[in-house]
Amino acid sequence: MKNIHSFDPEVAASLELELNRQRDGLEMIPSENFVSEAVLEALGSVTTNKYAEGYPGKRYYGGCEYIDTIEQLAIDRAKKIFGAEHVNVQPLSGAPANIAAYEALLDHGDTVLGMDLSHGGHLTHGHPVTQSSKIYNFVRYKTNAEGKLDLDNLREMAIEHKPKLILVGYSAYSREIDFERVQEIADEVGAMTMADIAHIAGLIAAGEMNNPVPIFDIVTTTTHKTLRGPRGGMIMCKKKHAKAVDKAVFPGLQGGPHENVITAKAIAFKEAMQPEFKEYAKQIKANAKVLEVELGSRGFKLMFGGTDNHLLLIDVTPKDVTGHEAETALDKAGITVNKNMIPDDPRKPLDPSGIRLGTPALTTRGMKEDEMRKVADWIDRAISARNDDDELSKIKAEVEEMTKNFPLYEKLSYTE
Ligand code: DSN
Repeated sequence: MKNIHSFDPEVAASLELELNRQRDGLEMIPSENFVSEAVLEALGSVTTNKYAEGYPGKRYYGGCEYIDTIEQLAIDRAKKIFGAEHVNVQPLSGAPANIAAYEALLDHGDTVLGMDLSHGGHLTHGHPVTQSSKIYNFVRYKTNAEGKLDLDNLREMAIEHKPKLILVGYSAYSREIDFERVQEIADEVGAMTMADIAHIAGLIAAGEMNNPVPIFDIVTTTTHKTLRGPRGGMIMCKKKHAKAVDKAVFPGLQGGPHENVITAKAIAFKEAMQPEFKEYAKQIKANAKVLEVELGSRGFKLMFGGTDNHLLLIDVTPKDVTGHEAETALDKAGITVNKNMIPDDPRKPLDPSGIRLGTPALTTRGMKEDEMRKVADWIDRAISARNDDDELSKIKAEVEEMTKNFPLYEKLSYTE
């Protein structure tokens, strides 16, 4: 990266520090991952220069012939991976994809059933702080006392509230979802169905979790979490919603699509079609299971009773620590997680009762069951030693030593 270095050493220095932070630590935020070098190259490719408002074959700008080929490749690959009738690869990220999906399917004032944030839902699923919650009537359901998605309760609420849309798919929920049953409930009350698979798209692509795409009206996702592509979004839907979805994304909400990101999406989708990606997804789940067992046996309280996917939501208060304190201690030990609300959390979002952690990024680095056992031990030690900076530094050194065995972007440097 000679050009960044020679023109802007200030930015280069920070990029190098960030690169080393990613290399030396354990990245356990479940929505993060490390893209391939091919995806990184695509993000810095010449397609960033091109305006291409419209869609392949129907653009408002000249010179789009090669952009069309790339965007169509991304669309066709996503269709094949997920069994989608129609795909729009232009959403800039998950939140805009969800807003476009609402705009495509709903009239203002329509009722949507979506899951409460603290029970694993997402802000864009109707949280009162969002603009969507002011436009549509979101009614929010919760997990049951055992911490599971309660489809009997969802059915009762659907019968009571007669929603136009039922929304499932979550950001902090660690269990499988029975999409067929959700569709049956929706059919019974005449609702449409939407799934937000942002977190689990990679696991679905690999056939490691249930796939709502062939069943539901509309499915939104990000492309940068378990799917391991560039930071971006995507909408998949039935053909009957195709026009409305495309209109909602452009010109409804967005202008020129970020074609460098779409180039990177095309490449990431090709990667997701390789046999190695299936192995990767299996290992993500196997690694999460090891953490479930190891952290559970060390007295951590796992929400939803454990995990079927890539993440764990943990109530850390039985360890006499808050989510914020646990996150800070783990940061000092070189382990990055995020503090998170637990269902009906009595505490506040900036200092909640829980932490959320996951295995996609560590699995990309090649870590397996043996490493997960070490990671669980470090997490436990760091939280117990939260007031002992010497012990936290000692753990950080052990973490750094281990990460050296799992190189990341080996030839990349922003300062040479
Ligand atoms: N911020 C994402 C996550 O961490 O799950 C969701 O938007």
